[in-house]
Amino acid sequence: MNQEPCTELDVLIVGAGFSGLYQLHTLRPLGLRVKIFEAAADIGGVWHWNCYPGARVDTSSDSYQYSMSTIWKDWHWNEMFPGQGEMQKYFHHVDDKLDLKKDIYLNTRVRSAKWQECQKSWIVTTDSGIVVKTRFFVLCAGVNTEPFIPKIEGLDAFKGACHHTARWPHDGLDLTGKRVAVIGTGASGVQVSQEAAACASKLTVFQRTANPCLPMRQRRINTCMVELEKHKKLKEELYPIMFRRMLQTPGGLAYACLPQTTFSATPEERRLLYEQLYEQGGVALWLLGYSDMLTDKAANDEVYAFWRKKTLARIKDPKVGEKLAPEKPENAFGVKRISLEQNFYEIFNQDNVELVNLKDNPIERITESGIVTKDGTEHTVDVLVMATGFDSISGSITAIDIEGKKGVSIREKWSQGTHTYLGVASSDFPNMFFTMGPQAPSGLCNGPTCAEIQGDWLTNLMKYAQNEHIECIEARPEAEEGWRQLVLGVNAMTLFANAKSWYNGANIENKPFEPLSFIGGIPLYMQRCREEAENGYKGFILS
Ligand code: NA7
Repeated sequence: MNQEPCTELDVLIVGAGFSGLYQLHTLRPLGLRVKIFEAAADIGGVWHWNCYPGARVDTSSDSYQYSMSTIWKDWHWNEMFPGQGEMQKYFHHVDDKLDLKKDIYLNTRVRSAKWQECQKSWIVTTDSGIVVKTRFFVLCAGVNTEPFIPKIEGLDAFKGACHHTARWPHDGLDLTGKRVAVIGTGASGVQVSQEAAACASKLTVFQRTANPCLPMRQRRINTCMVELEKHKKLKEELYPIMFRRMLQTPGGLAYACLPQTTFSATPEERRLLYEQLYEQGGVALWLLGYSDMLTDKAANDEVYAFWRKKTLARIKDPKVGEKLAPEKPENAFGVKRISLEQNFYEIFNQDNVELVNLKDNPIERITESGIVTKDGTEHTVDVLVMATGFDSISGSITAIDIEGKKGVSIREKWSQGTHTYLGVASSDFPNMFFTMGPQAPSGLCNGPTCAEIQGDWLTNLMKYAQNEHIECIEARPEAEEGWRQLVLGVNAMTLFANAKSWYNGANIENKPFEPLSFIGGIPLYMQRCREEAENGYKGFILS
């Protein structure tokens, strides 16, 4: 970790997750003074913070990594869907290869940033007392970084252990024999519930909205030496092809949906395909099926009906089944992030596990010893797990007091609707950039792919600025208005438009309901970014 005093920089990067580390690595050859400020005690971003029991990647490990051969050629994944511990080891391997930590200030949370027009620089303050002047301010602060804890009466009075999943104690918290409550059934709630069900004396899962989960079909990857050697050889041949392919698919993954539409197939063909995708596991049923699944409600209903039948067959009590896989779901299938599960539905067949459906029986208050629901029941618990999600995508930026040109904060600017150009910059905030932020492919793209695409693009922009002696880069208001219209327009053509999901900011009170990601897909996003560069960055005021 860097301990050198630091007062003046060319580029300050916020965050040492996938995007921040990549940004640092690609900017280094430009000879600029670049540092990362990271709030956590280690690198890895979400893979540092999310250390709750069962925390696991739900994208297959071959895609969920950097495409640089210096990194992957001597890295071996043990599992198809690695747990948090393996992800941490991966980030340490990345650091060993790229020697990044010497330019990273850990335990350094950025609190504020103020644009200084006369100096064409940002003054950035941190909670560790460092104040730095920097020409460029690059936020790589993450998609799901800012924990959201709902205001529930009495929450502060609870005397047991209470933790948000992304603020789980790093020295661990043993759930064995404990009475555990989990509020929330997104990816984190599902994962922690599976672990708790196996060891807690009682687990109560509080579900507000049923959120379809697909079987992960976890598997270990070639553990014996002979297999490892074979795997290594295959990797060297296939990885370069796979990483190229990932730039050609909408979600930045190595696969995409079929060209056919749902009703061009016969019912038998549809059934066969759905069965194959379900057996394949992971996100297959969500992303590899017919092309109209996320745009046509009738097509979407077909997949949901298939998934529901499969899921109901796994749950013994039909009443519980109806809550977990309702006949009339609140959202279309897959417009809210699909979670992957290993035995999530079976845990509700266990005697020690109870589901409380908050739509029928909401939480009234929290007491010293548990949760009281509307029906008057007090669910006594020792450990309360808040798996309640995040102020996603824009939240990690608006959490910082960032004041731009006219004394207006980014929080105020975006409070009535997010405005960015290409999801990398916002007018009135010169020399400030962000990756994996709002209106980029962020929420609907494989993280490392998005980090690399945006990271390369920003590095090229800075190289251009260096060569052309440009001091100041600011998005043009008309360019960002055009981009906003594209983001809204593409979203409106899909079933995502009405999704009650963090994708649309729907989980945070008073957050505008709008698409927070560009969902036009990676190829179109890359094309627009490429055109912008080829046209001499006309969407920006360069001075
Ligand atoms: P998510 O997916 O946003 O899930 C949050 C969960 O918390 C979800 O089930 C919410 O129900 C629930 N929630 C939120 N507020 C409340 C209140 N007030 N009462 C009850 N339940 C509530 O977050 P995760 O951490 O699971 O996953 C985030 C991403 O990380 C995930 O998408 C992957 O990309 C990895 P709701 O559905 O809103 O009714």
